[in-house]
Amino acid sequence: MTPHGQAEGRGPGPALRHQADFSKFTRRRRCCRKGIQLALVGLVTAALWAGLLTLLLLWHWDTLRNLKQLEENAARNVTQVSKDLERHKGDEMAQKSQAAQMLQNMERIQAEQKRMESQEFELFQNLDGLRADLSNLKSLNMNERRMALESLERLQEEIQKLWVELRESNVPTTAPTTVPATVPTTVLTTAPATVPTMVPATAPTTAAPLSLSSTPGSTCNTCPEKWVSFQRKCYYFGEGAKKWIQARFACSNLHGRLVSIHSQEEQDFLTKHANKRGSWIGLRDLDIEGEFIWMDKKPLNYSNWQPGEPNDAGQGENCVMMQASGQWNDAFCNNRLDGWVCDRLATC
Ligand code: MMA
Ligand code: CA
Ligand code: CA
Repeated sequence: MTPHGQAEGRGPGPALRHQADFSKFTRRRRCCRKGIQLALVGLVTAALWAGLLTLLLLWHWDTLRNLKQLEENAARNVTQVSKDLERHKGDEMAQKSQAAQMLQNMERIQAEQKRMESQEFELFQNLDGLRADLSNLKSLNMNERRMALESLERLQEEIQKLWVELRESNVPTTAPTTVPATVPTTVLTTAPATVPTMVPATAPTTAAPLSLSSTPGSTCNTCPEKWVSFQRKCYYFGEGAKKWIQARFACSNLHGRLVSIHSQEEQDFLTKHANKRGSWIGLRDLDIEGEFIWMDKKPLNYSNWQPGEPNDAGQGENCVMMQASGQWNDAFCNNRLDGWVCDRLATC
């Protein structure tokens, strides 16, 4: 038991009363202070919450604004992307149609190319046909020409023979001025314009004086001027570069023909006069290879081939030449030889 308790039981004194009031007052005061503190703490807390809330609201508002902006941007981007996509689709379509067009063009070009190739092939075939026709025509023409020449030559020979026979029988005659009526007209019309006139317009005896190179003591050895008489023939030793065919025409123009050789004596005589650079003679295997024919159509009963000849060398050799030694060699007909020997029958 406290002393206060003792005092209460007896009734308190003024001092004690005053002390109790004072403690009451102190207690009340302490209690007030606590309330204020609590209110302050509450206020501060409320203020803090209010600030926090404000901050949160601000943050929320900012976030909302950003989101809105993002949304707008996204919408704008989506619009842009869809526009781009549409443009791209348009471009793609255009490219596809262009590609289809190009494919069509290419197919057309290929078809055209094929058509041209087949046309070219046809053209080449036609050209080949034309070439073949041309060469056929040429060979036909050449054959006709050769036949015409041979016919003319035969006629000339006949006329010469007749003339000689007439002279020998001493019948006074006039020279034939035209080709006999029996001449086949086809031959004359098919003869080319370039064929030299081989049928004499006048008799051989009137073409040149005959008596200059006559051999005394023989009956038929009369030759024209510049012709050399040997046995019963006359020989002309022509000079000047000529192909075989040109030499043949030259002899025809002189009323003779390229020489035919039939004996060793005749060959010896010719060897003496032979051109040192070679001379064409009247022997050739033009028609059948290896079958040599004399211009006077007589058989090949004598020959004077150089050893190893005839050899039909190179691109073919169908005309015969007499070398400086007098020996024969078959040579290329288009070679130009400086010498060529003609013969004709001597007159009586
Ligand atoms: C030449 C020519 C021919 C002849 C030979 C001989 C190279 O050709 O003249 O006709 O047969 O010579 O070697
Ligand atoms: Ca030959
Ligand atoms: Ca030869």
